[in-house]
Amino acid sequence: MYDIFTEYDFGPDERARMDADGHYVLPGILSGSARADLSGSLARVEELRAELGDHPNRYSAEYDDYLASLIGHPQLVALARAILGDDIRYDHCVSLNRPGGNGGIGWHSHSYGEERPELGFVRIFFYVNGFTADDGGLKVVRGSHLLRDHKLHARTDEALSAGWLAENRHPVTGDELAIEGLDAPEGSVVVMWTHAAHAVTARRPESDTRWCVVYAFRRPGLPSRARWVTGDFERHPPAGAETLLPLY
Ligand SMILES: O=C(O)CCC(=O)C(=O)O
Ligand SMILES: [Fe+2]
Repeated sequence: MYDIFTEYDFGPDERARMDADGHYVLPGILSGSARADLSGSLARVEELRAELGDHPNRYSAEYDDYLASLIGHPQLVALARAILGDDIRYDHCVSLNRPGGNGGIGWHSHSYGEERPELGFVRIFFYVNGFTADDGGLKVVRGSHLLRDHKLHARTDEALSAGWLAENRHPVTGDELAIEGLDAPEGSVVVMWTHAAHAVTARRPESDTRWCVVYAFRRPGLPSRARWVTGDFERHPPAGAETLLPLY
């Protein structure tokens, strides 16, 4: 299998940044071959979705051999291990394609091991054709993951500001929490701790589809709500993913 990432840095400094902020952007690191194959696979998933509903979306790797082959790709596994340590499990592979006019998604975070912070959970987003802050763009709140609040919800920036942001402070620095819209050039990868507050702005009606897929990994130890893996897939793991598929 060819390289899916070009050269990038993710050492102790970048890791410390991610731990302080809750996310880290690796701009434009997807290789040309990976971008081309991902676009093809994600377009096929989109067609299947029109036919079959949400299942191909949530279990994307189970509908596409190329997406499945990346679960155990040495570069993806190395990135997940640089964040979580050696003992990791695959959790889900979900396509997040957003066609022109897509409404985005409101503020939320995700659960896993609220009482056991040593059990990390990371989402690794592949923004194949990138986004801009006002066009299918990921929004974040630096430090929000440290509060480990999986019940966080707000429909709009205004509602988040008036509610959760006003009620909380950055647990380490004591600073006010602030909404930030990210920009991601084509081929960017974003890594994010599961408890980070995030939302997505609407895709402009005149824009093309934002092609995106997320691979999530976690340290084993608890059941996982987001784990979308069928029994059949677990029994027949793709090459290289044999030890990553079991729940524990
Ligand atoms: O579509 C996106 O960029 C993010 C979607 C999201 O919130 C998630 O996969 O957890
Ligand atoms: Fe999310």
